[in-house]
Amino acid sequence: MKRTLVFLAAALFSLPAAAAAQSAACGACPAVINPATTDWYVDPVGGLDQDPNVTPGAGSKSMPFFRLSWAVCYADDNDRIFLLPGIYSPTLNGESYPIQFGSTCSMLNIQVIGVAGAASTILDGENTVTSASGILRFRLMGTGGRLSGVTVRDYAGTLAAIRLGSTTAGFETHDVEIENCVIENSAAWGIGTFGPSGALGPLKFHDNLFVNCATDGMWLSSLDGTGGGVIFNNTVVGCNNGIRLQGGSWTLMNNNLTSNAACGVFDFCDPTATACASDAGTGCPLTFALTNDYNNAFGNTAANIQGFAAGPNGLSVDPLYVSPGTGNYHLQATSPLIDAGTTALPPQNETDGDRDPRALDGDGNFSAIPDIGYDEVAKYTFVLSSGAIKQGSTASFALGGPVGGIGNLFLSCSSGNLQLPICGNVLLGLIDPCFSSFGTAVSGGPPLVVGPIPVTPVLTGLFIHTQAVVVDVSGATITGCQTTNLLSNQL
Ligand SMILES: [Ca+2]
Ligand SMILES: [Ca+2]
Ligand SMILES: [Ca+2]
Repeated sequence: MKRTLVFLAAALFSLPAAAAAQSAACGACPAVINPATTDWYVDPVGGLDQDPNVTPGAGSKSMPFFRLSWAVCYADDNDRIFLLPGIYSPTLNGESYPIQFGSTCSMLNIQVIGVAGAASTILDGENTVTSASGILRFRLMGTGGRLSGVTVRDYAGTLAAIRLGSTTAGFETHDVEIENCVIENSAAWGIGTFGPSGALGPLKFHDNLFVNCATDGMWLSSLDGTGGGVIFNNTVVGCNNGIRLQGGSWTLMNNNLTSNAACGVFDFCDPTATACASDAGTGCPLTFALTNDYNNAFGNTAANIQGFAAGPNGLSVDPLYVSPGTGNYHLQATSPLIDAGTTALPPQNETDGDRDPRALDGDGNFSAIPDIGYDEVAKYTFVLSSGAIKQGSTASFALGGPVGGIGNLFLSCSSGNLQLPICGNVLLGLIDPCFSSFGTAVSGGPPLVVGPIPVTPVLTGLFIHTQAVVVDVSGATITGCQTTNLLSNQL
């Protein structure tokens, strides 16, 4: 399992006059692939594209690049590219789409991570990117890739905003994970998989929100039947179809498919599925295997599910979104999707689309069960109310939620994924903390205050993560425990 770096800074960003983009093209692939993990940073507001072979330190946290497409010139196997908040677009920072991972140079296991999450890290095609390779594409030498915490929007072409694979040999890709992303306003598909992609390691799409894709949110195909993947906890709303399945081996769990113009989810090789796709059944049958349960399909015009039956725990209910008219597809506290998913999450499903931990007890019965869809509802909220999570700073944190709980605050300098009994998912690296602290407060009461956080070489260059664990008490008896969302620092 890949380690997940989780950052939930509620970063508001602005776009002052952009630093000048460099116009030089990428050089040749490195003569020798460095299997070590190199971390690259990109800041589309204040970064500068320089050649790290000429300017030592270029692309580091203190000297970030300006464009993702520049970082891709230097990344190789096992590297991580951290994207700071902002809009990455052709007109604003000179971004050049499509960006392909593993097209001409080896980028096995490349990770691209929006450090502040999808709400403030925008890869914008500006409705001018029409390439058949989409806005982003993973290819064979990008096998093992991971994309986390970005919005990919406004693709104007006829394929997919995020394209994986091809029926042309050498273009397929495997073992790619896409998580915590928003894919919206695509003129065609949101994510499209093609050829035998996934045959050498399943594709993993989870905790993503798809909105307004003119064809399907996800086109999951494996035309030779050898590919496939695990598709968990996605929400697809307002597309033509939610999910199109076309051969291969797929597991669909905890997905939420609503208000799509044709079908929620369908088997393209069902020849009667013409209300979902007019050419359904052509080029079929294909080898196809499906595990399907705990999905919600509701309010899709032609059919909620076409070509197979919902599992015994499948639902067709109104999710009760917070404000769908304004694009807020989080769940109200009374949503029937809360605590309605399968508990059998794959190990990579650590957080929801907001990077709230999965699973949380959303209905207050002390049983932490995943919600259906991309949002996990938190009973307690955890926000930075003053200060900063940085060395030498004092920070105050506010706990929101039912009055009566006792909050314990934890800090550490690495991310982990630890299941505490009763409490649920703690995302801190508690097993190898470089620094930790502890405090108590009553929820609804005074803020939790930590600091000053020591200035120590141990902390320099590392992220500090904070998360609260809230214990419910009745008299002198602990009756329950909840983890909150995670906050991070030091960028
Ligand atoms: Ca490397
Ligand atoms: Ca839950
Ligand atoms: Ca959430």
